[in-house]
Amino acid sequence: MLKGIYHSLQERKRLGKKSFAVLIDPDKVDNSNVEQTVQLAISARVDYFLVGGSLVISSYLDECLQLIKKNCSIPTILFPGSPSQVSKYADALLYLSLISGRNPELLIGQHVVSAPIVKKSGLEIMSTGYMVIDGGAPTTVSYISNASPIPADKNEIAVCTAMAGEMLGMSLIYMDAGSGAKRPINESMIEKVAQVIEVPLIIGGGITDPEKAYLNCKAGADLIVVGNAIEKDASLIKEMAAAVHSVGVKVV
Ligand code: 1GP
Repeated sequence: MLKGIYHSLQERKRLGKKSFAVLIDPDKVDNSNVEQTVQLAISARVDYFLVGGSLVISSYLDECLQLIKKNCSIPTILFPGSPSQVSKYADALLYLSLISGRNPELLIGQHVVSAPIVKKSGLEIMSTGYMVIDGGAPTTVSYISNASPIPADKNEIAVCTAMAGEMLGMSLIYMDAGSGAKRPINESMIEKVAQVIEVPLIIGGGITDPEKAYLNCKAGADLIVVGNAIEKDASLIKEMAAAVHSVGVKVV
């Protein structure tokens, strides 16, 4: 088991290096997709795989993770939509608390129920303040979470939510417009949030072109997550990773 993924994220942030993660939803792939994605990810120098989805109906999670592990050394991070999506075959887990919503189940309830399993998993646990931002259409996450997203033009709400999450001790902030969002998160919101937090900032949801990924990083994103666009066109991995990695390296 790999340890220290959070440390690697912090270190990359300190050096001004931006990271790129490919999101794999086990419901939408099979062995041949995964193998192809892994090969493309290796040559594009993808930094992380996020694995998970809002539902994960299939039982493919463990096998999918094992296949990734077998073929590469890119760290795998679980991005679980529910406590059932814990697998010992991953390296780390985003321990998500939906701080943009007011659904107690997703703020703390499901964590209490799954705490013993999560603790026993041996995974590196990364507490994550998860903020859903309105992406212009209801997404699976907004429906399943039964919680309103933060309106896309309310930067101040996003700023205060992220600040609160960090002060509550969360190690990461993840702002997500939802999988397949019509409108990804705008750069002005990313910039404002990035200015007030020290912890790494993850951005995802509806990013379909490398230019957007680049602009998000310039605005302050530390880790860009792309799922849908890559499912449709796996060759995008190379351009997306290159765009993210091209954002300036800070002089220390
Ligand atoms: C969704 O942030 C992720 O939770 C990625 O979204 O699938 O739209 O890239 P996409």
